[in-house]
Amino acid sequence: MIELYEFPPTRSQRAKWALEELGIDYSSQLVDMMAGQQDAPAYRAIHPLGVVPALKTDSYTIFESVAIVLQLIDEHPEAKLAPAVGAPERALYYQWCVFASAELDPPIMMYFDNTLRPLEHMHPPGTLHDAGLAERGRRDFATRAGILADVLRNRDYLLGSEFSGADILVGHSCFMATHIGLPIGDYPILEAYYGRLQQRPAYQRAYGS
Ligand SMILES: N[C@@H](CCC(=O)N[C@@H](CS)C(=O)NCC(=O)O)C(=O)O
Repeated sequence: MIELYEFPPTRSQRAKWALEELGIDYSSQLVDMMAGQQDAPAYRAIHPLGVVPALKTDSYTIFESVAIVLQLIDEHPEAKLAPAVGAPERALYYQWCVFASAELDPPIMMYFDNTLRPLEHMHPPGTLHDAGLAERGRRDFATRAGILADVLRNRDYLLGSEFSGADILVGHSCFMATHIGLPIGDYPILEAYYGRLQQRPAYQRAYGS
């Protein structure tokens, strides 16, 4: 049985959304971050950083939300959530998948860490919110949201007319931004795209909406 280590609503929802899109049977293992379960030695053996998500299967245990989504999608080519390896379309797929993790997550987390993150959960302990860093996160996210809106001007999904794993990864960033008060309403095209993603039953199962 596949086990997803999660603490909703966090980047674990990316993995959950992929599991739901693919119709994979899995069990959810809650890692209660508020109760400190991420520091239990048994969980640290699964994820040495003590963050979520992590995924345990009969064959492997991995962490990193993007890696989990990519691996699950590759294991289920029949679902057609990714262009074939080596196909020209795969280039843009890689680009947007990495963009989610490398370009969208950092400013979103910088904003969260410096606004909403409870002070008792700051890293390292004793760190305070920094209004300048919050503003930088807001500004950097806005730049990237504008780039996404431009790309989506003439297409329903990042790769064109077909939904793919890139939309799961970037779509989660849209969720997270909205959830923490970085509204995407200034970018109606991006907002409409996120609205399309939210209509998906698998999204609704993963995010409990
Ligand atoms: N790059 C990692 C980041 C994982 C991560 O930082 N997860 C956050 C939730 S979104 C977490 O568990 N944070 C706990 C904490 O910082 O205390 C991934 O994408 O899986």
